[in-house]
Amino acid sequence: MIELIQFPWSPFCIVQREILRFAGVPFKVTNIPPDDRSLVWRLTRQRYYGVPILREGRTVVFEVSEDSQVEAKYLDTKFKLGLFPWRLEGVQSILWRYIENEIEGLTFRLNDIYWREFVPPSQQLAFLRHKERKFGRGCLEAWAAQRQTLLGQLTEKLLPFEEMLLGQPYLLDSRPRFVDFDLYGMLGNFLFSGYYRLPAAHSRLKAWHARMSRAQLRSFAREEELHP
Ligand SMILES: N[C@@H](CCC(=O)N[C@@H](CS)C(=O)NCC(=O)O)C(=O)O
Repeated sequence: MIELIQFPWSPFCIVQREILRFAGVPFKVTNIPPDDRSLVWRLTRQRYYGVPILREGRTVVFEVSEDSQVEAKYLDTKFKLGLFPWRLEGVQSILWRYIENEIEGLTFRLNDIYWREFVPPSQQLAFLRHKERKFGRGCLEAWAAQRQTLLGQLTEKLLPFEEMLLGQPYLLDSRPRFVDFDLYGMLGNFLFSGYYRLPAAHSRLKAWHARMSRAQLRSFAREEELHP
């Protein structure tokens, strides 16, 4: 059985979890504390300390660069999910960079504002130190003070996705492709604290989000492009 090693609020972990859920296969989730990456370090033979990683028997799958999608492509090939058709590869590559940088830069800050509520007390020191070393002293308080501004920026940056949904049920097509899961993962992180809703202005995005929550591979016909 495939094992997903993760922590629950991580946007990138939610992407893989949702792809596995969509595939309709049994999988196991192992949560690790964000301040103890020893399991990841050991399984990747000292080559990676990030999450998520996937394990299946003796195979361990992890990302090789900031913009690689090794894990999603592994699941896509294994379960013939149709997430990466060649005709969409270029546009998806541009979009996932926007999603993982522009969108994620806002969503993780908005979620991190509530860090004391979702990071277990024993891990809070390491969490705070990790954030402040990366983003500067007082960053979490600063993001809390900027909450409304960040929310406004997120609404603005989500507008292109609302527009993409004008004529189709998923971002690029009539079925979910990788970028649908990628955006869903970033928004899953944004919604994790329970303090936010998706922007009311983006009604199509809200309907898409509900559709994505229920989407199952078995509801979509196999495509010839899955077997080029
Ligand atoms: N591009 C990677 C990004 C993964 C990532 O940034 N993971 C974060 C957690 S959300 C992490 O483990 N960063 C390393 C660290 O926190 O030390 C992916 O798609 O998996």
